[in-house]
Amino acid sequence: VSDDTPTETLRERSLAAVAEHIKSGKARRIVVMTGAGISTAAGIPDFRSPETGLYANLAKLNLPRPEAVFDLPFFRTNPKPFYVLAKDLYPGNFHPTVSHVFISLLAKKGLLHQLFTQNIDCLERAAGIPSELIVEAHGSFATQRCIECRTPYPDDLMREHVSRAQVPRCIRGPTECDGFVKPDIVFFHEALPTLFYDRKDLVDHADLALVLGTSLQVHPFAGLPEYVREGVPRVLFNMERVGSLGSLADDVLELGDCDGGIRKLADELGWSDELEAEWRKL
Ligand code: CNA
Repeated sequence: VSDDTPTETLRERSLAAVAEHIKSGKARRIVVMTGAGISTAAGIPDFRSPETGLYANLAKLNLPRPEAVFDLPFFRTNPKPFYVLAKDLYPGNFHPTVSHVFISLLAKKGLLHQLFTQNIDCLERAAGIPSELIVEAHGSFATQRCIECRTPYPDDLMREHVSRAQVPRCIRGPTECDGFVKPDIVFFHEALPTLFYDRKDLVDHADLALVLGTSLQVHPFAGLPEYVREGVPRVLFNMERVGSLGSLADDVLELGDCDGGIRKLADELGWSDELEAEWRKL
């Protein structure tokens, strides 16, 4: 969506103007915020898209409500539905998308200040984004532990259980603990990793913010775009308009699939060949 009224910072509200802003060297601290929509092209369903989203497809699991699958009290009584889902979502089965690779390019060019992701699929790491630049705000499948005594659980055993949709139990054994094991992904009502709170002030240092593939429904993550300073462009790549994006003079809305929008931006930047080459390499 292009709007040719000049903004405080951009020549106009368009990807071409965003690309000029980057090429001029005025955007050296780019903060990126992502959600499930950047991984749908990899074959991982999001939560909330009607018909294709996970919540629309959970009926077969007989849950009291779709969100129960990520609810700790429910998991304690019935962890099986979560493991049925985990089998489909587990890292290793999917490849990063063009959007992931673009963020990795930003990092390579020294322009990525910080990536905040709500995703638990580890595709950011798979795309080669350095781990110190990633905040996995809702945790990830990378590690796991017993929900009762917090004893870590080995990766190889976890992989075996998940591949069979079986529920792993605490390695301390049935007489010692026997609690259910859960990946370190943040369930509803659980605290976010401290890293999220330690790093969220970095949003305030951004000279450009890119928001991709998120419905901005889950707090506190959904509040991050509000920390972007006035006069700093915020660009949304999403199927639909979300949060307050679009309400400020410097907001640019690129509505549609995010890989398409990202390819347009890469083209304006003259990075298309590099982007496609990096993507094909993975
Ligand atoms: P969500 O609420 O499902 O919203 C996804 C958003 O992306 C919606 O606004 C869609 O319109 C949009 N969208 C879907 N596909 C595309 C696409 N190809 N291009 C552009 N936009 C698209 O997901 P959120 O991330 O906002 O919600 C937060 C939850 C979802 C987090 O706690 C995640 O852990 C959780 N989640 C993660 C994954 C994953 O790791 N890949 C998958 C499903 C859910």
